[in-house]
Amino acid sequence: MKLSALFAGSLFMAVTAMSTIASAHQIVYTTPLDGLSEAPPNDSPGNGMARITIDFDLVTMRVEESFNDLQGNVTASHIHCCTAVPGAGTIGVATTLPTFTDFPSGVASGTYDRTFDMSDASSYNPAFIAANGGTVSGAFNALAAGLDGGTAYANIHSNIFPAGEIRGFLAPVPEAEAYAMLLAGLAMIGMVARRRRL
Ligand SMILES: [Cu+2]
Repeated sequence: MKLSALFAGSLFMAVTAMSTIASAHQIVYTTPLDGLSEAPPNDSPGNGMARITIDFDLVTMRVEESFNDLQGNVTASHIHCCTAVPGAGTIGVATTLPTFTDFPSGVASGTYDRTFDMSDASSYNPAFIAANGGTVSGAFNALAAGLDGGTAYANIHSNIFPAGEIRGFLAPVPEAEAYAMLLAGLAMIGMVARRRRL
């Protein structure tokens, strides 16, 4: 393949990806998970990551979590919302009870990736819907506001720490960072193109 064609194709893909991000109306929220962030804090060696992607057009929530080295074995994981103060305190569960559907259970390490239909009442704790106008749209808006405001946290419970072994308050990933990641990808494509020329 000619380099010019390869580059034009790569550029087209990158530009398409950028316009997709700009128009898709998705917001990504992330947090590290650890025992120090629990309330009360604990000395678990466990650690993890949570990444939540809300698509406001599709009304979906993609939940990606990974966790390692828990002292106990997982009993449940969900998102709690919305605490009175950003980044602090405890509050009830907003999402599916007793745990995210098919979340790894009885293990100390694992990964999870599932997309929930947030227009479906079964994606919420019924009490969270009741506390937010009694409607799914009220619950969705409250959860989105909590994620934006830093009052929603991902929590992984275990048999050793029933109240939560590792957690973290979710924070939006700035759109500028998402663009920077795409640009870094574009630069990498350029490097591959240069290498192929040799
Ligand atoms: Cu919980």
